[in-house]
Amino acid sequence: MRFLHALVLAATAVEAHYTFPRLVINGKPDTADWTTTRRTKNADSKTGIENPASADIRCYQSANAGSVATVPAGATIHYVSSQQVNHPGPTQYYLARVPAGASVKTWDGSGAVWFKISTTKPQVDAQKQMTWPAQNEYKTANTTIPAAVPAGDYLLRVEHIALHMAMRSGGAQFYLACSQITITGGGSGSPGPLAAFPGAYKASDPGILVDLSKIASAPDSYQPPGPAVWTG
Ligand SMILES: [Cu+2]
Repeated sequence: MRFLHALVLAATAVEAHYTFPRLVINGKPDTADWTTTRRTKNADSKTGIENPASADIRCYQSANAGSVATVPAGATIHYVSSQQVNHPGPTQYYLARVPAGASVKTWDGSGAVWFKISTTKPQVDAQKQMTWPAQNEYKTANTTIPAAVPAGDYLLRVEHIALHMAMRSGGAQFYLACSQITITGGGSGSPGPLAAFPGAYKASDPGILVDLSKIASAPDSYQPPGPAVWTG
């Protein structure tokens, strides 16, 4: 009996966790995992991060990537997920411009350099059933690279925050990855506000320590953590 229970728990853990190893640009995915996206420490375990103040909250990386993706400003992007993104919670995307003199293949993304380009909110149906964009899909929610973002080299950070256990402190799980990209085209916007990882999130933020059953009656009241979205 105990053995069976352990098996069930193990199976649940495996199906419940995920990584984002391939970037998809205008419908075209990377040809292999971890080519333009930096391999994450959970590539095998699929385990999420539970401490939003840890150093891993930035890119969770175990290695830089070998290649750089070309992304036209205005492109629609998402990530392939290694497993179904079955947990409820928002998907957020951030960009950080690589400083002059640094290389997108090695820069670590430190400092107040990250701006948010999108987030998602839940929907609730007549039965009070809550769903989030791309929940239960084998991909993350789509986003658009703002047309006004200046051309250049950037780190692109994708994040899915699993909130199924977020009613206790340290219960939210962060699944994320960073890709090395060159944005082409682009505009003359001044992206901001800028935030640092770690630093942008606290365990007590209302979008991280949150009882989703209370959000179900007012889905717009969900407050995603981090800076405001820069819309371009
Ligand atoms: Cu899980």
